[in-house]
Amino acid sequence: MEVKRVMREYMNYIDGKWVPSSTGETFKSINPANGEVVAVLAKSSREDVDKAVQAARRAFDKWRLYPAPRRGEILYEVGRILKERKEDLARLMTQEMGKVLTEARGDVQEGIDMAFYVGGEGRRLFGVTTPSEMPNKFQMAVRDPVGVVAAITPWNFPIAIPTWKLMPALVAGNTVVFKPASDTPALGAELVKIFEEAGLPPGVLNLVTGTGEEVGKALLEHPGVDVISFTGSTDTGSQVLAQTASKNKKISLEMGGKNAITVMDDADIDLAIEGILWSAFGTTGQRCTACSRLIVHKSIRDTLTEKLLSRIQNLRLGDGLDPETDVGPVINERQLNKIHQYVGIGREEGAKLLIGGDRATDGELSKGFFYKPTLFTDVDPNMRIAQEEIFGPVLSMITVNSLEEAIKVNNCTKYGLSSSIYTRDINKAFRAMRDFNTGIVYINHGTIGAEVHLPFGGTKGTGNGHREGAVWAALDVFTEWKSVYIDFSGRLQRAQIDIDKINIES
Ligand code: UN1
Repeated sequence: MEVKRVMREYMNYIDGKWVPSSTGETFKSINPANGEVVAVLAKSSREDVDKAVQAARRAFDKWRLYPAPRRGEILYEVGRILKERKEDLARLMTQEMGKVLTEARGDVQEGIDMAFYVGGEGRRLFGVTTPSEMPNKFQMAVRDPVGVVAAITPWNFPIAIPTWKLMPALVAGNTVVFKPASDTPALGAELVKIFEEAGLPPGVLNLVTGTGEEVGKALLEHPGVDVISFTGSTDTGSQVLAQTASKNKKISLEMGGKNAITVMDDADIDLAIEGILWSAFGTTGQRCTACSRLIVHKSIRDTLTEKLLSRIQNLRLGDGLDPETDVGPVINERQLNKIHQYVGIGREEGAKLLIGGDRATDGELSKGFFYKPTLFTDVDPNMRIAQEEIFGPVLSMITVNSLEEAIKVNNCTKYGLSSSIYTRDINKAFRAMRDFNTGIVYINHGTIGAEVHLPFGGTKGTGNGHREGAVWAALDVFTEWKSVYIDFSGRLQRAQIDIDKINIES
């Protein structure tokens, strides 16, 4: 297999120009499978953020007046180019982020889906009309863009998640400053290049790369930013809230999960095994929606454990560009250490480690950040490994005696993103659908695999009440409702007061 590795360089994109950071400093993005440098990027400062925000503010007045269907057409063009470059982007993604190539293609595809879906919104952006309580009066509510949006995105879906933010924001008439994760900035820059090629006017979308401490913080504090759309860890999300508390910005947070698959005694166990492996070890467990808890009915526990164990044993770790690889590396050393620490915590808490539990260092793997797919059994629902987000290939199995208990266990974390149940009993499926308290519920499917046109997001500690994906829900973050009353009676008509003057003849 030919593996093409080219080192790339990217600058910031501000006001339609590619420019170095104000300090001239750079940083590197690293291939987590082998430590090679993938790209060199601008290490930006507060000054760069300021320039980008100013550019976005200047562009806003024209962009908001550019007809929405035309804005949507630019997104169609973005979709077309993304489609054309799908393979190149996917290969770059595997190198920069580590996920296996088939999954990287899926990530790009999610961006393509968003482009064509949200592009169409340019011809909808529906408002509401409703009759007036007064005669000869018309009224409606329309969606107005908010202004400048700061999009702060994570490394685990380097194309898909930015498109969830940029596309609805832009189609609604906002301008954007985009800060991609510092582990996957090259993909962020490639995405911005595509918007540029698609004909987006200067200043409408700006890219500033760098650290969260510098660039992220400057965006949170900048008075010219109206909306912060953030996806990342719960810790960072809480900091976003704390730092913006007095700043009167619109804040949308998409944070952690502790997602569970429940397997009932009547389930198709082989089907469940497929869903468990895909959800727990796909993307090396690094999805917000990844399954990290397995809730199993006691009567099938032994059969399921045995089957699962033999499948986990056969998972092949390696570079995601190798078609033989099932599980790629984790993103960086810090995450690797965090995962290993949690495995230590699980052991101390008394959970039984069935497989994995260590770094994988055989041969080539020693060059990258590989962790063995790990399964704990005998896990108590209150243990830290069953409560806290690990964001790696670690699955904790909890045994229950009934559906009621499974629902209780499913719901007993501070998060509320995704849950799943495997059962052949329609009554149980509907009960779970009703009683699981997460933002996403799957029946006879794992916890991952959301499609772009349904709301994506979670309850409780997963978010702050907003949704992404489905544009009719996502637009609540990127627009303000404006209620408009048009009185064509030619006289003063006082709502709530002149109601007695209205008669059927008037
Ligand atoms: C994430 O979990 O971080 O639902 C995003 C999915 C993908 C998106 C996941 N479509 O698994």
